[in-house]
Amino acid sequence: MFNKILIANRGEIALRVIRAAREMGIGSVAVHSTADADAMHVRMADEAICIGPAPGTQSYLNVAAIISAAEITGAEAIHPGYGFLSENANFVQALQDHGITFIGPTAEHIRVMGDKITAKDTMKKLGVPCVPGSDGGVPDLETAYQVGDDIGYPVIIKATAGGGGKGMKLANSRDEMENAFRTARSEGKSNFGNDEVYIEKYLGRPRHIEIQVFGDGNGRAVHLGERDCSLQRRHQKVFEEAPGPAIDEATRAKIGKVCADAVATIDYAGAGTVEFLYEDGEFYFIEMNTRLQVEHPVTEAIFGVDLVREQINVAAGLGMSFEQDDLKINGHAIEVRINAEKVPEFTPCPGKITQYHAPGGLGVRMDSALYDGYSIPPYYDSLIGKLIVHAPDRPAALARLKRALGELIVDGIHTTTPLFHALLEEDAVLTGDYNIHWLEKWLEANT
Ligand code: MV4
Repeated sequence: MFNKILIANRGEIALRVIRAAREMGIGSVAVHSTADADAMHVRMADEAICIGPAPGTQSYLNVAAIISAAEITGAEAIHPGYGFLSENANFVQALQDHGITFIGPTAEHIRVMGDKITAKDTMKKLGVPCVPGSDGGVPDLETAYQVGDDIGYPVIIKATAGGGGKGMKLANSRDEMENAFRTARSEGKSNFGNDEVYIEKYLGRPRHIEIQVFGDGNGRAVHLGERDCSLQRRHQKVFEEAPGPAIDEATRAKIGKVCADAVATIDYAGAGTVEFLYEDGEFYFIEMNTRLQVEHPVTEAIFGVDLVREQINVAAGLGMSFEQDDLKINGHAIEVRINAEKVPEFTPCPGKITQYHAPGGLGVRMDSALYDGYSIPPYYDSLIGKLIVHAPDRPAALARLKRALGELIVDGIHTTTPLFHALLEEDAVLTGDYNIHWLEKWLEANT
């Protein structure tokens, strides 16, 4: 096992990793920008090192500075958290060249899944159900028309390097193809330096269901069920739950096994998420994320596992602590993202926290790096906390969420908390009858 690991991240996820390390008897090194000198992850780690100025590009994305920090402190491994360098294959390669272990999958797996065309091609060959569409990339408009005529409209044109909805264009009919095709291409080029695109049948009202997988890097892998992340705005998730209200045990077992077998076949190491659209009882693979996700705690809650501990164990060559048959679901968990944003506009709202009080009690977990008097810097993501509740069933989890939200105090700034109070009054949320468009429609009708 490692003696010391470095956490190449900030905020609540840095604390999350430091906590796992400490319970395992592993020392922790925080890295921070000049803007984060007083941040909680710096205080909570065993050691801390400044790696650059406030902008992420000069600090948390500064590969040379992070490798230097690991070498200076003698950290043997690096956990990337989510965002920043967590899905950067070049970073993983650089660590390998310096003899530092990356706590996550190989550079090759990150590369394959980072390109959506190769990801889809790989998963399709491994037996994972995909959205009908083009066979790989679509090189020209003529081919795009052929695909459209073949699969039928509406279709969606996606940049292979895309993500977060960028470089994604809808064509409702043949007339709209030329414009959608050219726009998706140019957005791919300008946003990601890659103009390659592919085409899929457009699904009109799917849910976003993602399967948590975990591999030992040596031909064994398990699944830890699904999360339903359909409640989102502009590709930012706000509310996530496990198990998914629309998924029964047989459905979970079937798609879970398909995903676990697929990642086992490629010797995938560590935590991964296989993302699907789910409509009319069918799963359609869209992407795979090769990192620990923001919403991982809902899975941890219902399975009673520590995913970060497992990641560290696998990276150290000790394997996973569970097999598929050990993994049983207990109850229901919901996470809401507390962002420093003013609703309904969702404008970022950094500033000084004059008072902070975290909710507590049975089945309540608050993952946050906030403290009284903390000043939220304007340079980074607006996520300032995740409130996760766990209860025996979904109605009890909803009641617990409402109770816990009532205890949360974040004074001095605006947060997304009022949104959740309002959502908990909505029938669709209470019954779980929502899809990926529900929240945006609701916001339009109610604000
Ligand atoms: C789709 C789709 C409908 N049909 N693909 C959006 C981001 C990217 N990860 C995939 N996305 C979508 N792909 C087909 N064939 C609708 C979306 C989509 C979406 C997906 C998941 C969660 C929220 C979403 C919001 C709008 C559109």
